[in-house]
Amino acid sequence: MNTQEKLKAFQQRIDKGEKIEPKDWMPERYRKQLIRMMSQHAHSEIVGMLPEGNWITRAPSLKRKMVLLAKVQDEAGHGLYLYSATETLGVKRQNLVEDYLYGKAKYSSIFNYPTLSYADICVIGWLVDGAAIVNQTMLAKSSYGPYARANIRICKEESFHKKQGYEMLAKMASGSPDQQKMAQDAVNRWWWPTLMMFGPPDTESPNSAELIKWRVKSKTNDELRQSFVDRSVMEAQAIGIEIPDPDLKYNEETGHWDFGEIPWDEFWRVIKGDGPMNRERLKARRKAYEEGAWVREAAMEYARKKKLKEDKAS
Ligand code: BYC
Repeated sequence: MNTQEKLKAFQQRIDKGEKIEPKDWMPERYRKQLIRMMSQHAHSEIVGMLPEGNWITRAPSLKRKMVLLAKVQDEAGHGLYLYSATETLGVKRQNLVEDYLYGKAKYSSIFNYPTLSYADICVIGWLVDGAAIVNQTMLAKSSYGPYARANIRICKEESFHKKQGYEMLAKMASGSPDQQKMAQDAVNRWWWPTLMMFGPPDTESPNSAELIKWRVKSKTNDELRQSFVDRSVMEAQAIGIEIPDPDLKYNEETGHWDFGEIPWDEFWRVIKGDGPMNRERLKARRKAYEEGAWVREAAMEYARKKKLKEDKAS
């Protein structure tokens, strides 16, 4: 088959809903798009450990400490599944990691905001993990097999994360006036950045059309954002939390909640490296990577020696 025929056969497989597996033929551009998106997702999971990890020692009880520790550990696991899945596309994890630590690879904008009080931990669980579920439930049906399978497992864990965040927030929102204030203040600060997680509006999303054609994504950024807003409004109402948007209004015609203008200038600033915590996040990750070099070297050496021994024995 020439390239044109291969492209046609590839698109037909996608249109039929077949999964593309690592050894199958794929257009170079499909491979590149997946590496970009999947590695960005992996970096996000790893950087995402920092804002919550910051509160492990200060969680208000042993139970809350254990839950938060387990959640942060889950995020590390998600990063690892995703790096492994990305490696099936013929790239090395070390290069991917160094691309974001010392280069230009992106990670989710949301992790460049500070966690100022314990209520932020509740809100990250409810809103940030909630937004991630909306996005990743779609990605669990992605055309690339390893990415779809990684997301199925991630979504199961995220669903637990969201429930624990919502439960904690509900408790705080029905607590003392100070606790209620803390809960509302955290929602006020995280609401708009969470809406930005879904990416720029469809009219300014250069990658969406191609990703949708190849069924990596099956919904646009705006469609997912709307679906998230619709769910969150009901969840907020149920626990007496107010969404900080004076333009939020139910639209009888569309059956959706209309919402106000997202501060897109802030989004572009954050993804270009100028958010409230961009520098600190990268500094912390670089420090961990550099100080952990001996662990990676020791692990590689152990694996090398083990293989030598096995080869000798066989
Ligand atoms: N932040 O053409 P577009 C988690 C970039 S972590 C930063 O619409 P696309 C969790 C985009 O990369 C889960 N950059 O792109 C962890 C592109 O730039 P490049 C995080 C963003 O790919 C710990 C440009 O803007 N989830 O759950 O069609 C604790 C134009 O955008 C962002 C994922 O990573 C952003 N928010 O759509 C708790 C999901 N948005 O690369 C929770 C995987 C856009 O061309 N990724 N950009 O230079 C995706 O679903 C999609 O890549 C996006 C963007 C929706 C993010």
